[in-house]
Amino acid sequence: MRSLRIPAVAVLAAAFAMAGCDNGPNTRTYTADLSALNGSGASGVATITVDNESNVVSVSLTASGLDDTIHAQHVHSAGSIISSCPTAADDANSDGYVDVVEGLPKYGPIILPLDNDISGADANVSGFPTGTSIDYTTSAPRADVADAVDNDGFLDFQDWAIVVHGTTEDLPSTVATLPGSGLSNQVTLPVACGAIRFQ
Ligand SMILES: [Cu+2]
Repeated sequence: MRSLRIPAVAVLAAAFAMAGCDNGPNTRTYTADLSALNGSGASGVATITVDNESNVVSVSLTASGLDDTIHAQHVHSAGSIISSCPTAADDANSDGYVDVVEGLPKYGPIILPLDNDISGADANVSGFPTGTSIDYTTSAPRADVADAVDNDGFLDFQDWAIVVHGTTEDLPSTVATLPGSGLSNQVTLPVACGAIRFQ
């Protein structure tokens, strides 16, 4: 029996050691500098903090230079590749706009809507900011956000991207919207984007 107990203790010790490694600093801070897309003139900054002591995730996003309309905003993840912001070179149909679909290869699908409830991945359209500037703050329990992004409980925003959408500009019909969303291409057009970096 002794030969069985020793490995069990060793496994337990290893488990504690791994837990220690995962803790890291008490607070991890990520930022994204938001730059204009599609000539919007918008700019801003987002900060995400993951407090591993209080187990709270907080997000702030300020932006200005936007059109006076609703601004859906999300964390996007391109999965195994590093999310980045599209450029004019991603205007696949050369209509002068990088629409929400043309940007997908760079920033990836929506992983977390930055609405009034980031404890879930469902978008509350009425919870998105509106107007020419954004002054957004929210927070939620760390475990809920980790569940929402479906990342096996591990929460690391590094290498994801934040995209802000929404214009009042008249757009040609060649500008695509999100298929099946029922939203206009004005609502979904990307107008600001920033890659998320760990500080
Ligand atoms: Cu988005």
